[in-house]
Amino acid sequence: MQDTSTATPTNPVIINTDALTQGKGQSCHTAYDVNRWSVDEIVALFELPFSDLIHRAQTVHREHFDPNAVQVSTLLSIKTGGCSEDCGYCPQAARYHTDVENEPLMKLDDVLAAAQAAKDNGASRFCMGAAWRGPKQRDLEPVLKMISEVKAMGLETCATLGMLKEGQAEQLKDAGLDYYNHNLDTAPEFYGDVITTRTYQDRLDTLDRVRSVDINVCCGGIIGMGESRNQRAGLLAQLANMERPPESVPINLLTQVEGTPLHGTDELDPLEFVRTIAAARITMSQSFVRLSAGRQSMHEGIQALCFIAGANSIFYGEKLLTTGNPEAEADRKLFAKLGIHSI
Ligand code: SAM
Ligand code: DTB
Ligand code: SF4
Repeated sequence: MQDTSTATPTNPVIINTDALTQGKGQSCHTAYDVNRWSVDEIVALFELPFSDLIHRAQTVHREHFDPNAVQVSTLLSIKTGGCSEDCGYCPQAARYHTDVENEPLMKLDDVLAAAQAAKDNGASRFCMGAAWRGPKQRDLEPVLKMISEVKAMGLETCATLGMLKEGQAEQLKDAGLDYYNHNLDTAPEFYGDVITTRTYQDRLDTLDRVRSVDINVCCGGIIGMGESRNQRAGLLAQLANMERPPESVPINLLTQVEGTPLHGTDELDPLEFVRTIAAARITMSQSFVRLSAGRQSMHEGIQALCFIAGANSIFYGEKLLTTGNPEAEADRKLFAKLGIHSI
């Protein structure tokens, strides 16, 4: 059993000095000073008795957020399927035989109609996703137009288009992009078991490009891909120890899709997923933690535990990119039952 006493209490503006004196952390003296978390310290959080972990996460949550407010984003797949990459979880990779049909980039008017519907349903952010390794310049131009028009409707804008090349983040910023989603997906040492067509460093480079133009970073990963608890902690350490942690941290539960290599992976214990949310909340006290993919198959009780553990963002609307999400009506009822209001 791990010694849980190594898990330090969090204060986001105080450097974890224990880690520094032991040479485990790195100093960061910017306005974004944050705790440096070792993987062992995060594993120690996972190993706390469940009630202690949830209490601690809820305490941190209340220091920084209204505990009954949940941010609501709606996703739209603006370019579906036919992707060149080999992400082992993804139904949109061309090389896997799934039910996803390839579709060209959506037309501007159709995207705007979907954004209006999302706004009318109470979403505050509209996220546009494309099944690309990264956008070519001729792909990016119509997306820039979508971003500026969605922004003009009074919605926050988010895009997830894959890896960005030099200069592309600047163009997205100029178009009015508020958030860019690009996930690390898992711990560095498990990454190669899931994806081989791009490296961990490629992902970090894209995240740097996004940061350097002052677009908010949305970055998280997928839980339940057969990774160990140590690797779940490893993913959180990568995120929490960024010079500036992501403003938004989507924690996805793997949605297993027939035809993908990860279909058939042993199902994760739902309480381990809740523990991951709690550890994300404690280690990234000022970030929005999004209870992301996987809600459709998740009992309401587990979702409620995730909110208590500090999740304060969801995707709302019947579809994620290609897979299902709870019906909007079911989410409205759940929020009413829990006394949650959307922001
Ligand atoms: N193609 C772009 C990229 O990979 O960055 C953007 C879209 S991609 C579908 C966005 C993220 O969705 C992935 O990084 C992954 O974390 C998540 N995702 C994809 N398929 C998933 C699945 N089956 N279950 C859970 N999360 C998934
Ligand atoms: C994220 O972390 N999760 C969302 C969003 N970012 C783009 C995507 C989940 C996709 C689930 C599988 C699908 O619907 O295709
Ligand atoms: Fe392509 Fe993104 Fe799916 Fe990977 S996750 S196969 S890059 S759409």
